[in-house]
Amino acid sequence: MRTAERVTDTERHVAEITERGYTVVHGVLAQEEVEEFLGDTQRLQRELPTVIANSTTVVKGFRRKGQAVPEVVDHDWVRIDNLLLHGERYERLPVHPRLLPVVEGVLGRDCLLSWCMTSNQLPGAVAQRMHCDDEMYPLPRPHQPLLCNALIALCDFTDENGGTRVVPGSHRWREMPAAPYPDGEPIEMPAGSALVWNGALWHTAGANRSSQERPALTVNFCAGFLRQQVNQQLSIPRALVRRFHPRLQELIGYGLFAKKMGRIDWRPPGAYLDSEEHPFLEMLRASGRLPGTAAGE
Ligand SMILES: O=C(O)CCC(=O)C(=O)O
Repeated sequence: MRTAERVTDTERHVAEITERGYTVVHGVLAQEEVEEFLGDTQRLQRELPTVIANSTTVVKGFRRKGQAVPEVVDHDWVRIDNLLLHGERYERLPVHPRLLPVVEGVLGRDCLLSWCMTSNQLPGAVAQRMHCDDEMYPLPRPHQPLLCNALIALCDFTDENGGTRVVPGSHRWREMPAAPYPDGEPIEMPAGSALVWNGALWHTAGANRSSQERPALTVNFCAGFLRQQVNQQLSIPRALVRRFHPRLQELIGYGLFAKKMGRIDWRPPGAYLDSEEHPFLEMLRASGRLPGTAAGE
């Protein structure tokens, strides 16, 4: 009975995304989980160094050796990049049983996790530019869904605190967002709910006119034949990926698209997760056929 309800629920959300370009999935995180994520992302926000700072956004991550300390300017957003590096709790998000089936219903099962970060809009922040997330793809519009993004609210989203504004149906338009921009409709949803949208939908974060931060988690996916926005294979150490759930390993790029794209020696990259070296190169090295090496080196 429960499974049947879930399937119906997933289908309803996918149908809403097809029709309007977005859906709201309620109760993705329970209140205790909202508090857990809020507490941990606030800690990370305090403890991690700033790696990028500009007039809109401060990004917290890992500063490279020798990287200049950015001067923190007045800004509207704080984001923590690459959440999968920050502990097991974040590994639950891309494979969430209420979210992933919806994303798969839009993009297909071979979809990829494109990026996973926080999005904390500060009090007084101005509205973003109205945009769609797939603007960078040089394809005529409308086109099949390329991106499907989920934003999980870590506070109640309201019109006043900058709840995301969407332009229903715009994912089917031929035009890219351009001025004069429509206002869009605010998505008001309780903490723990997720807004999930087709990356072609025109949307924006509204202005935060409240005195409180508007924290959220963003879990963004792309079709499996596209390049991910964050290179997940190089940015997450293999030692960490080995403990990930197999589905999460696939989602970050250790699987294949259509059984062939992304392969290594006709196998999925995940087949190499247990070795530090590429077995083929090892074999060449051992036989002395790797240029510049001798057998047994
Ligand atoms: O935070 C929001 O409400 C939307 C964020 C967004 O669209 C973006 O950062 O591209």
